[in-house]
Amino acid sequence: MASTSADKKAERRSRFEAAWNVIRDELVEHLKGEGMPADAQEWFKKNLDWNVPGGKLNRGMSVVDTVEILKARSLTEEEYFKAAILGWCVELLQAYFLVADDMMDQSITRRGQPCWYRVESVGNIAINDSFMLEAAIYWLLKKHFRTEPCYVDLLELFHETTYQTEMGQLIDLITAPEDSVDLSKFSLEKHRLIVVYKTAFYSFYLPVALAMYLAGVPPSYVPAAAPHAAAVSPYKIALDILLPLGEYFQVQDDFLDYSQPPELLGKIGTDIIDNKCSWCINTALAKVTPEQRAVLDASYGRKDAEKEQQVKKIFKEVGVEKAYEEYEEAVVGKIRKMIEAVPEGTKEGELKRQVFTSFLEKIYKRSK
Ligand code: GPP
Ligand code: MG
Ligand code: MG
Ligand code: MG
Repeated sequence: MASTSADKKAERRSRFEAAWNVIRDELVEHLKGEGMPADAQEWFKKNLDWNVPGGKLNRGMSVVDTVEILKARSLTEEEYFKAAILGWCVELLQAYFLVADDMMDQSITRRGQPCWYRVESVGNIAINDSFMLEAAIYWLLKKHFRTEPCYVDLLELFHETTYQTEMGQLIDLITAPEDSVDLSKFSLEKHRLIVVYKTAFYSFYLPVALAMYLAGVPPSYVPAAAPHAAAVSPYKIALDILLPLGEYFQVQDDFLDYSQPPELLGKIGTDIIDNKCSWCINTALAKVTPEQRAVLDASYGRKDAEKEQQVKKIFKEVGVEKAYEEYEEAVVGKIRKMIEAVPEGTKEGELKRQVFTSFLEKIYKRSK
């Protein structure tokens, strides 16, 4: 029977998930080796399995995909596993962020299940659990990459990206105080800064840059196909495309938070109630009449389901949905142009356009 692209996708995912079982067991085994009691081992295992593998896995799997594209061939078992470890490290980083973010945002569900801190008997222990998810990254990197030439690059990249995301989270939170709503503090520029820092670096640049380090892409090279051309800086090229791509991704996240029913989204949107400087409120603010603005001032960021509905009604009236569709077409057109301008690599260790197009296709018009 011919295998369809849906089969291939499922196969890719299950191969990646199989690597998780090995990695999770290594992590739990390590706790055992440290003499941790059985209940601590079980707790850690539950923390890992509840928070790490249940999402779309786009970030993690894109490390593997990118290494394959850069090497232009299928990977050996050993190469695959190395790339998969880095992919799961990105998923661990994301899990660390989300466990903490759900506490800060007082969210209820994530990936169709209760947020970890809301699970029976977890509560504030989730803070320590989030730290352990982060620490697991560095334990895995040391175990599997300590003797690789790219080890320091990997470490620095994880550390820097974490710091950038924390800066983004900081401005996300202080722009959305719980007790004082002031919509005049919001702007699309502020929104851009928040989303680039809180999402784009870790979700888009990190997986690709990890794959580039692993595949041995050097900091700069003269393209083999154009030996008289100037040298290119592949990490800079990647950053310049992946930050706008990540910004687009978070605009989708904001739009879906407002528009998508929880059954389809897997989480209950909290942006309006949480007073978030989201793309939707900024877009609406640019379009409202004074009367509508007064409703937003009185209803946005209040812990009140009735007022949340008022805000959604205004979003609908001013055409946030149409603005989103227009934004999506415009930004995707712009990103495609940037990708076309990438000097196409012709040998191993050079950047390829497909690194970016495969990413873009994964998120274009997504609904969750
Ligand atoms: C998610 O944004 C934010 C992050 C993943 C960064 C968290 C950073 C920390 C340092 C904890 P969001 O709140 O819009 O996501 P969601 O809608 O999924 O809750
Ligand atoms: Mg948040
Ligand atoms: Mg959140
Ligand atoms: Mg969100």
